[in-house]
Amino acid sequence: MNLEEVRNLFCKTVADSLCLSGWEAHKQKCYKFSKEKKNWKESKQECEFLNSRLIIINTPEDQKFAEKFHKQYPCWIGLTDQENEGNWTWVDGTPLSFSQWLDGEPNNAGDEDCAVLKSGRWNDRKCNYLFHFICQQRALRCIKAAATDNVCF
Ligand code: 2F8
Ligand code: CA
Repeated sequence: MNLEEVRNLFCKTVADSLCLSGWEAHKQKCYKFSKEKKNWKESKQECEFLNSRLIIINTPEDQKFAEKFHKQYPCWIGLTDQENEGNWTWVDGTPLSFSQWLDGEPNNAGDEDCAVLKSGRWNDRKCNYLFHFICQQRALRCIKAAATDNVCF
């Protein structure tokens, strides 16, 4: 194996799953389940303070991981319709393509504009309620720094 191949292998197998202490790696991303409970806005801010964002769930695979990760606690995810009632969007601005609402949800009961992961599926809740939350950030990645050099940052 030449140096380039060793570097490529390192980047693929190690760097993609490197996370900060206290974060769990999964498919090139790192996840942290909050110790404390906060309202949706403060949860979002706390994730941003940690250079991350509230979890975004776009695939059945993401959902499977989130289900396992949230344990028995309901927790905020990065999904809201606060801007425009009924128009659910993720915190990165993308619209909903995949969804896992519980039967009968979202029902906007008493004005519920933020989504929570509950028993492995989603419910809309009032955004000022206090829940745990899951932050997500990308795992360490290798970049091509020069024609012949891969480095990690
Ligand atoms: O507390 C709000 C929550 O209350 C119920 O769930 C326990 C509602 N579910 C049904 O009406 C089926 C939720 O929609 C609501 O968010
Ligand atoms: Ca609801």
